[in-house]
Amino acid sequence: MSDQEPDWDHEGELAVETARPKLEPPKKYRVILLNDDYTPMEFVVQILNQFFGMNQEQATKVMLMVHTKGKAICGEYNYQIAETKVEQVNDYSRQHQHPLMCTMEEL
Ligand code: TYC
Repeated sequence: MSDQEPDWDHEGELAVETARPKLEPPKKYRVILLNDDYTPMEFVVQILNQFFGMNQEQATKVMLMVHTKGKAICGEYNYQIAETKVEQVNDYSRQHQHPLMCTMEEL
């Protein structure tokens, strides 16, 4: 601290602190795929490729994870995007007469 700068002189700093708005970080959601006994493996791989942008290798890994563990995470998104993915996957699966279930949960 110098002679020209006494420690009680925090004018600018204080002004900035009081003006800072309280912004909560946006909540994130996991989109999850659930296992079932009927949906073909190739269809699940196609879903992961088409709706979650995974390549063949990634998609196959995630599909096998769901198949063996019961569920797996497909991705993390904000609420609106997660909700849209869930809707798109479930609609597409029903259109193709498969019982595949996609859900979401808050992180
Ligand atoms: N268990 C399915 C089968 O044996 C394959 C499958 C994988 C189904 C992942 C759903 O989310 C799923 N054909």
